[in-house]
Amino acid sequence: MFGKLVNYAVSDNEVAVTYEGQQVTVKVITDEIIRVLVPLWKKDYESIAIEGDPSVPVDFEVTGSEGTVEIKTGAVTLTLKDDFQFVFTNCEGTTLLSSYKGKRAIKPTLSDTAVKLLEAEGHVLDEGQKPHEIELLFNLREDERFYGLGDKTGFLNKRGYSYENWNSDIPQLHHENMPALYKSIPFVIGASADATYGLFFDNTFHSYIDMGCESTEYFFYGADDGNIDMYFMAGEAMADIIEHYTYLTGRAPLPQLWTLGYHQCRWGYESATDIRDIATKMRENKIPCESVQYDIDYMEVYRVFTWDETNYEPKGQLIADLAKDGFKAVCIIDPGVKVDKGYFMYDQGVENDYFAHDPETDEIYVNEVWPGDSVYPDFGRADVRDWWGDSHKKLVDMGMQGIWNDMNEPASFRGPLPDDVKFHIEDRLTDHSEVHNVYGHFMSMATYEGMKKLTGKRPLVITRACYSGTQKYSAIWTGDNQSVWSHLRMLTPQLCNLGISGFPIAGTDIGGFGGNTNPELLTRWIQAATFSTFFRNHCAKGHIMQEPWNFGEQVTNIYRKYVELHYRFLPYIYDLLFECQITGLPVMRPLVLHYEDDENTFNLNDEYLVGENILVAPVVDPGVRKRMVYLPVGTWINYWNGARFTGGQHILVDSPIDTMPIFIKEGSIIPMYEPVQYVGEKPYDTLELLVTGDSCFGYHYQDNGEDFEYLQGQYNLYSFTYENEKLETELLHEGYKRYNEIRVVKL
Ligand code: MIG
Repeated sequence: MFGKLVNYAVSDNEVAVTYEGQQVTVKVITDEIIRVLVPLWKKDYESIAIEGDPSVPVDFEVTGSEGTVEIKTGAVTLTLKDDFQFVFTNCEGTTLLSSYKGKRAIKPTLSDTAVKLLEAEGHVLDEGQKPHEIELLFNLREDERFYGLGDKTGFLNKRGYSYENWNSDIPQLHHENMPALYKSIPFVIGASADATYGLFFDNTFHSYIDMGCESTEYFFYGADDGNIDMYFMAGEAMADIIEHYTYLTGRAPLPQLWTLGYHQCRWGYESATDIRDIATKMRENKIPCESVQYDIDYMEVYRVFTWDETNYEPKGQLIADLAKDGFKAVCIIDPGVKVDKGYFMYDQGVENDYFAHDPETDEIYVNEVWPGDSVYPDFGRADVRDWWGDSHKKLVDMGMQGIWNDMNEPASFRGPLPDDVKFHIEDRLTDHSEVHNVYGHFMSMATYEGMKKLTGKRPLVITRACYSGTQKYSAIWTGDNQSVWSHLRMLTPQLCNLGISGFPIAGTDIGGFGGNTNPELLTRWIQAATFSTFFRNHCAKGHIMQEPWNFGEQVTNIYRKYVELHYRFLPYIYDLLFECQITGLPVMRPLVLHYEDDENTFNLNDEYLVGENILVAPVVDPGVRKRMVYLPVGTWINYWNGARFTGGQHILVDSPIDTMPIFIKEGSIIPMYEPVQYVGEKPYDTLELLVTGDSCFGYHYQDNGEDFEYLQGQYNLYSFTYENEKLETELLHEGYKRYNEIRVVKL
C-alpha cells in the first residue's frame, strides 16, 4: 500500500512524506511527542480527545536520502523508510520502538467438523484471529511490558493479552481476558530494560491492540476504520510519558472535597423511606457518608430529568431534609430518552431534531433501554450538549449536586445499535461506528458544562463509558463488577492502569455490584478501597443488602475504621489531585511507576502506592491473615505499629481481619484531618502532620474545596520541613484563610 518513499516537504512543525501509494504527515508536537498521521480515511479530522493544537515551537532537523527521511528533535529521532518502515530512537541512538517487517502470523481456522464437536460440548468459540482493515505491527522485545489501556481486565502488565476498544456494557462476570469493558483508552506505555515510551492511537472506531498474545515477535494495533493517528511519546521515565499523554488529552480538574468522601448506593432503594432509613443508619453507626445516591428508582418510569413524587416525596423535600444532616444529593442520568409524546425531554428533542436517526428510514432511531422504547441524543452536536446540560436545571433546583452517567456506551436492550445509525460530530454527519466510543465522552462533557453553569461549583460527574480525554469532564467507576474475590483482586491493577491512563478519580463498586457479598469479602473490599478517589459501596437489585451493618458488629466496626481512615487521609489525597493538574500523575499508582528499574515491581498486582509516600498491601483472598509485602528501596514504616523496615526486600506482615498493611515512606510528611461524619460538619481548621523520621519534607494545598476561586489565586500552598524536632512552615502561595493550628504527630 505504501511502496517507495518518494519525497518529503517540511512546513512549520510538519513533515509531509509522500510514498508511492500513500501520504503520511509527521507532526512534531514537542521535543518528546511526535504524531504520525496516515490519513487513510480523512485528512482534516479533528481529535476529540485532544482539544486545540497542542504543538509548541520545536527546533528539529529533517534530513533525507534515497528512500529515507530522518526527523530529529532534541529528544527523539524518527526514521522513515520505504514501505512505511520506521524506527524511533533516542539521543543515544537506542531504538525505542520500531516497525515489524513481517506479516501477522494468523493461525489457520478450524475445520467445520472440529467446530461442530467443540460446540457440541458447549465451547463458545470466539471469532478467532482475522486481519483488520488497518494494521500496524511493531517489534516486540522479549522483556517488553505494557501498562495503561484504561479499564481493561486482567493484570497490571498487559503483556500476553489482546484487547479491543469498543465500549461494552458487560453485566456478566468480568474475567481476566475479556476483550473490552466500558471504556476505550487506546494509550499504552511500553517498558523494557532498553526503552520506555508511550503510544496513543487516536481513532474512535472499533480498534484492537494485541500485546504479544498472538506472537512473541511483534505486537500490533488494528482498527476497522479511521486513520492511523499515532502519537509517539518519549521520556526518561514512565512518569514523563504520563505527563505527555495528559498534556495531550488533558488532566482531571480539582474536584469538590466532599465528592472524595464516602458514598452509599444501591439499585433498589425504592422509596424516600429507604433512602432516609439508610441515611439515618449511616449516622447512627457513625460511618462517615456524603451521599446516599439516587439510582434509576427515583425517576418517573425511568424518564430522565423527572422525579417520582409518589415514592420519593414532593420535589426537593427529601434532598433538603437530608441536607440538614450533611448529605449531598447525587443522582443517575441515563442517555436514553423514553419515546413518549407529552414528556418534555422527548418533545423538545423531537421538535429540535436532537436525536440520532435511522439510516434507512431517516426517522428517529429507536432501541430499548430502561424506559422501554428509547431514543438517543446526538451528543456530538454542541446544541444537543447545551440542551442536555441545561436540562439539569430541574434537578439542580431540587438540590442535586452531582450527576452519575450510566448506560452511555451506549447500551441497548434490543441488540446493538447498527453501525450506520446517523449521529454527528459537531456539524459533521457521521455514524455510530465512529461515535460509539465517544458517546459517553460527549455526554460527560454536556453534563459537566451544564452543571458548572448551573451551580458555579466544580461539577461531580461520574461516567461509565468514556474515551481518552474524558478525564477533563468526569470521574469514573468500573461498572458492574461482582461480589467475587477475583474482582477484589482486580481492583488494584484496574485502578492503577486507569490512573496511568489519565483517570485519577476512579473507584470500583465496594462489596461488588452483582451477586451476594459476604462479611469477609466486604471487609477486605472497604480496606482495599480506602484510598479510592471515588469511594462508594454499590449493589444491584435482587441481591442481599450490602450496607455494613447487615453483616454484624465486627464488620461494621472494621468498616467504620477504614472509612474514617479515608477521611484522615483526605488532605493527602486532595494534595495529590492538586498535583495531578500539573503532572498528570494519578493518586493510586503501581509501584513500577516510581521503581521502574526494580523487577520486583514489574508485575506487582497486589500492592499500590498512594502518591509516592504511602504503600498499601490489601488482602485479596479469603482466610488470609498474613501476607507477603514487597517494599522497594528506602525505609518504610508500618502505619499501624511504627515498625521500620529497610526496603528492597519481601517481608511477611500480619494482616488479621481488621488490618490492611499500610507503610509510610520515611522522610515524608503526610497531611491529615480529624475524621468527620461528612465534609462540612465542622471547619477544617486544624491540620495534622504525620512526620516519619528526623528529617522530613512535605507540602500541602488548601482551598475552599468547592468552586473555581482557586484559579484566581484563592488558595494556600505550604511547604513543610521537619528537622531537629522542629517544624518549619513556608507559604509558597497565600490566598486563603490559614489553619488555626498545625500539629505534628510522630509515627
Ligand atoms: O443495567 O441503574 O452499572 O451501577 O445500578 C443496569 C441501574 C443499569 C448499570 C450500572 C449500575 C446501576 C444500574 N445500571
